[in-house]
Amino acid sequence: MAAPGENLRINSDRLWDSIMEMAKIGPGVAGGNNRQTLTDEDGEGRHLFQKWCKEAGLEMAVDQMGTMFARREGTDPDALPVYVGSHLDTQPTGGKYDGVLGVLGGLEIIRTLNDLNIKTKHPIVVTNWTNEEGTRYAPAMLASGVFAGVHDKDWAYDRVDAKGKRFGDELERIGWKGDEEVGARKMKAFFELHIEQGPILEDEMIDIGVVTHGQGLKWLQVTLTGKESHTGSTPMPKRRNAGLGMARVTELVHEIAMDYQPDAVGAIGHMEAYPNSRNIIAGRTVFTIDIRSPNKDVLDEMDARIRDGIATICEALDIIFEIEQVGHFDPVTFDEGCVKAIRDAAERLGYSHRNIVSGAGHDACWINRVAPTAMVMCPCVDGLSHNEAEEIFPEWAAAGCDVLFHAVVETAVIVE
Ligand code: HGY
Ligand code: MN
Ligand code: MN
Repeated sequence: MAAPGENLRINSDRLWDSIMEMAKIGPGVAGGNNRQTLTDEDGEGRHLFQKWCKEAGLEMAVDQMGTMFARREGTDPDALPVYVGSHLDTQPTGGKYDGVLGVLGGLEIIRTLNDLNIKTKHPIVVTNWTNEEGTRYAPAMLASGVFAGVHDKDWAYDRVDAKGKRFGDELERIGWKGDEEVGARKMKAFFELHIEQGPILEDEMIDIGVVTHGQGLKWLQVTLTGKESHTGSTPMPKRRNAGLGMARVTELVHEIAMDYQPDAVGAIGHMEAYPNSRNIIAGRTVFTIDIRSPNKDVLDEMDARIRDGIATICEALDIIFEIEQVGHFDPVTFDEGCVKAIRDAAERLGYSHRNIVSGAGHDACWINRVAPTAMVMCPCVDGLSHNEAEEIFPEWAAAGCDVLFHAVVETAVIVE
């Protein structure tokens, strides 16, 4: 049987149809998705994925964090499997492709191998990692982090959402708490296909992003406590305004990120003001600072400057602050061998390609600690993501999945 070469391509229509089918589950309000982790919608999406895996002859296993592993047997069942996947959970105003393309792209590889009756030496395992987004339960990439030994499983179970619901209880409630020990699996390699979620590939009209690195991230959850009082009758000098504190910290984060251009980024996406009444000075605000950089020293410097700045702002406003780091990973360098397999595949298939650093975090960033790992990226329209208007073209999805296919089967070794 032909080794990976010109004629091995996935079925683009089938991949696209599956993505559109999955998009019907947990619809958003503007054409995207709201399929947040461990909600009933997440459970429904998991069942659909499980059904498709069964139809493709895969054997499903679920670990204690709810991560799904769908295995296609190899001719050597003792050979370390090649893993391929991403996540099915979405942001509250997410798109149809973030994560989903990587999981269903992995499934499409299996479907194509079945169609062509191709066998590989190493088993291939399609993976859906629980809670990649980290929006309902911080931090992001929670299950892959437990798998990689970065987070403790019981600590993860105790994470609570805005309504005080525990991760472990919700996982049990939707019926996806498996009994397999987390992290016991050994991998030959892990590959993840993902949309870029930024503008570079589309702007440069390039088909494939060969992801060599992932930038580092820190999430600092800040609680500012001032004093609730009347917005009309409290003289300005007597106010202890936590809302003003949050506004000044928002500006501070932006200014500090701008000091480290062109690579650093910083923003505050999560903001809560209490009691959130029109005529009460906000006595408490809770918000999360998201800073990122490909350079660890820059990330640490930004972190330190922000903490100093918060102390100065709070002293001037007579409010108190607490800072909890609720997410963190250092910049990641992906495995050279896996990166080469992706670059060679793009070359062989005639797709334009370029090296790229991932701006977003991905499960691959954690799995890179325990197995040779790399990522493939495809463009997305206007570089837009974490927005219901997120869009790609079928051709972009197919090109990314073709490259993923070749990298995976080359690593899994076709035997007949
Ligand atoms: O935040 C991230 O980078 C990822 O989308 N969870
Ligand atoms: Mn993602
Ligand atoms: Mn995302």
